[in-house]
Amino acid sequence: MAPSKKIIQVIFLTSMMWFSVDVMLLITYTTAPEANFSLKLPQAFFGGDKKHERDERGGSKKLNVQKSGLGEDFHVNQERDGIAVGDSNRKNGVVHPGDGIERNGNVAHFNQRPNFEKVEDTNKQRIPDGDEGGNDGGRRKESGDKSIKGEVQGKSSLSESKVTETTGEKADKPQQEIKKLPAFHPVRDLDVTSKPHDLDGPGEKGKPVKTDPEDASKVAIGFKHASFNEYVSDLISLERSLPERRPPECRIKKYSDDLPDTSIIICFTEESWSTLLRTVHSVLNRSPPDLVREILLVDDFSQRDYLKEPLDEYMAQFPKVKIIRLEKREGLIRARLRGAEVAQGAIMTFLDSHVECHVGWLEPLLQRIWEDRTRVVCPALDSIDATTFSYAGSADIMGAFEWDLQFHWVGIPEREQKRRKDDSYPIRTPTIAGGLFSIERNWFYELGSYDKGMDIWGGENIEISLRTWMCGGSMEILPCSRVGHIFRKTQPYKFPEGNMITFLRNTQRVVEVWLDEYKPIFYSKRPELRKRKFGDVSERVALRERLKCKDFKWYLENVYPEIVVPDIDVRARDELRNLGINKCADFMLNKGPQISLFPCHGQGGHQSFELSKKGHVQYDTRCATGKRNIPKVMMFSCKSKDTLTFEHSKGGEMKDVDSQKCLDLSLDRQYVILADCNGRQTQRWRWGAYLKD
Ligand code: LR7
Ligand code: MN
Repeated sequence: MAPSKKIIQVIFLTSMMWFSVDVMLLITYTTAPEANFSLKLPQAFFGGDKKHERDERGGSKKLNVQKSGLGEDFHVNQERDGIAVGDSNRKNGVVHPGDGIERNGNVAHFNQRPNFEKVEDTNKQRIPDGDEGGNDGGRRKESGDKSIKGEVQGKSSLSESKVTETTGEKADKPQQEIKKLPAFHPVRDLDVTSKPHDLDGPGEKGKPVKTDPEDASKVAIGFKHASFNEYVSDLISLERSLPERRPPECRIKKYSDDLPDTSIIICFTEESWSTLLRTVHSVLNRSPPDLVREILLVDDFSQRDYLKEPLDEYMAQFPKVKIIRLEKREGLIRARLRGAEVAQGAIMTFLDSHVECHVGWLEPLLQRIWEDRTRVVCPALDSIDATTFSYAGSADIMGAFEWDLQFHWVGIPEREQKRRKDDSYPIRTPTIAGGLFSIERNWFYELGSYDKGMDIWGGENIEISLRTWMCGGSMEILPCSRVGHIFRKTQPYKFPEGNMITFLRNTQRVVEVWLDEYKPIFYSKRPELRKRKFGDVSERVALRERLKCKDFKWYLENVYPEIVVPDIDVRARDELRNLGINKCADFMLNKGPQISLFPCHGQGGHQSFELSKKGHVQYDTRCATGKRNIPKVMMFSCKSKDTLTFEHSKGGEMKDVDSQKCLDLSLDRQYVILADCNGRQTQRWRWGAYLKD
């Protein structure tokens, strides 16, 4: 971009902060046709900087256009002090009552259209073709067209509609078409509330709520009930304001006028009243109503009274909200399947029951699926603190796992950072956290929905991740779509069989169906599971065959190359028992890298090692290493040049090929060391299992 153009652009962007997005886009695109997406916009771009505050757009505008079914006015909140806002009809920066504002059921909303006339031509010019457009106007792949189109029939489609004008000439003359609306618009930042935001109220703008010491007992009761600070949650408005957390570049992205609609599916069991309602309000207030077909609340057999009639009565005011009651406790996996059965939207969007959707959260999700129906997309998860309910933006991260197959977050690897042109770009993620994602409804079923054999909680997130990638789809986290989630350490509901057993059983089903020759790595972590029943997985195995899915090796190499794969070619495994003192080698990372000796417990875990065919003693991705001047044997990366290579025969010595020393015990018999070989009993070792070649 020529320097002069860049300067013009920056001047406009900073001085016209919050001026109509349409106008801004026009300026951006006409002055810089090849807009530089990596341009870092000032921090204040989303309204954080007081200097740029626009006085004509105060905290909240009361709209005198229409009464809600509840007999009260609704309000479109406008930005101030860096909160995310319902920034809707941007015509010269003010909301125009009557300009497409309508009520759909009882949900107040705008039938909102950006000021198309101004951006029409530049739009066309700007839209790139590829699928890596990151919502900056990516075109839809033809492959995606069919299925979604089938789903949205009967829905008005802006791009097909034409603005016509009666000419006043003969009545039989066809109306003259004067303009065709362009097919893309900037994100619709709605935040329609029943009352104006009280910006000084508790928790507003996502600020933390502090409690007085005298409320300690109420706080404790709330925590017991909800595993988060329910007392504080109850103090906060159900329609509270949230801080702006999207990367600035999200502003210049465009969304199709033809986006398919979505059913929102929220399963819950024993959820707190205020968090459940806040979840629903945040969806209703901050989603373009034409894109939300329905909100399905699936009650997984909650026993709390307030979740029965009182919930029915409350939700009766929202025609889009339907409550499905399960007749027995099913767990979140089968509960979601029940929601999916009745869902009518072209896309399904699953949410946990204690979230808050950020302004503008929905269109980015739908857009990416509209462009390519095989994408499974997640909002970036912001964090709602379980104690103070403060809303904090999260860093850019992606989903991963280690060999215990538990989901966890990791930083974005360099290969992925390089691929992304700026912070707003989708993050391709090996796994999803599981609770919050959108998927095209037909694609969900084509891919095999969920494994019905999984109970209550856990494992389904890794399962759908492996399945999606291996069977032809992809997964992304979209930083322009954000939803806050209350992260808590325990669950308030019961696991009929205990949480560990349930989680492990579900996970074992994943391992058995998807892990191929890598299964032993999982079982070496959990030898006790080798004999445990996990139910019948034949249907899932058949599904994998039917879909002709790629193998797990492909997934590891192409989707998650960061995971360190231990050598799967092993000759002995499980415990490593010292025959001199009849204790087992034991490695606990948090106690240091050395190998200690403890009574053998046969439970695997810290006492589960492997002897690879190469002669390495492995634990996960660590190997026994030794240094000449330190007798203690330590577990370090298998890539270390000090990795030891052992010769061993059953029940005999473990001799390092290089130094010709043998595994032995320290004088105090606490640690494993390398010592000169002497044939004594403490140099004799036996592995739990020796495998045939
Ligand atoms: O038996 C149950 N029936 C239910 O309906 C158990 C749970 N549920 C509901 C529950 O009320 C909640 O709405 O299911 C939802 C998830 O349960 P949580 O909130 O107790 O679980 P979580 O947030 O700790 O769990 C994460 O991992 C789960 C694995 O099974 C699910 O995939 C959750 O949806 C998932 N949550 C998220 O991805 C949000 C981000 C958390 C992270 C990381
Ligand atoms: Mn949750």
